[in-house]
Amino acid sequence: TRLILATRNAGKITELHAILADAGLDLELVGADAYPEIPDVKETGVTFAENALLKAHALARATGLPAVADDSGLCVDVLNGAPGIFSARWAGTHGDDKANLNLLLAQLADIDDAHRGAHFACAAALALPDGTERVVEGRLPGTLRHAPTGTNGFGYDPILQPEGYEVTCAELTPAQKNAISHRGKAFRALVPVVRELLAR
Ligand code: ITT
Ligand code: NA
Repeated sequence: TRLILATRNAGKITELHAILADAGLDLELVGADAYPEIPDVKETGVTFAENALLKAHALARATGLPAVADDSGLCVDVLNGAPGIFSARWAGTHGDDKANLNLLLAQLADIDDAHRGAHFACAAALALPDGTERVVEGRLPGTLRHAPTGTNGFGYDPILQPEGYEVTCAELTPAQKNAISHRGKAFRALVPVVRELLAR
């Protein structure tokens, strides 16, 4: 069976291929980039879970195939959870990772190390063409650096230092990040659901 990864974010697609391949699913994984004619759905939800379901349903409906989607972001304690669902467009332009990261660092410039707690959050949704849906979530807690370090990963990885680590997510190997990440946790939790609904 084909399973559509309902995302056009290259960083996510790379991670999802690795996470789902490690789970040993007997499925053909296809990124949403294989369906350029299908327009992006508007992310009108107010939670990660709502947005992940919107994206999964849109692709499942348009392709007639099962789809999984990710909605994720960085939630900063001292900003009451912002940027949150607005993480991809925090500085104004959707997907401008560098501008988003730099704006956030500027906003936190006066915040000391004791108050720089944050977490990555990910909602992983599965939708079937018949409307069946499931959604699960995962988190990666940590603290925010004052300057970016490391070149792996994407988005806010260079400034998030996971709890218990002395390096940022961008200094972890892809396998190390997937083992502890919000996305790794969420999609590993979704795997038994995918098995139950698709690979039975
Ligand atoms: P799709 O909607 O096509 O999946 P997107 O990039 O628009 O792609 P989101 O709306 O879920 O996805 O935004 C996620 C943003 O949150 C992303 O742009 C990053 O800035 C940030 N983010 C999410 N997961 C991250 C991770 O593992 N490491 C670093 N930043 C992450
Ligand atoms: Na989003």
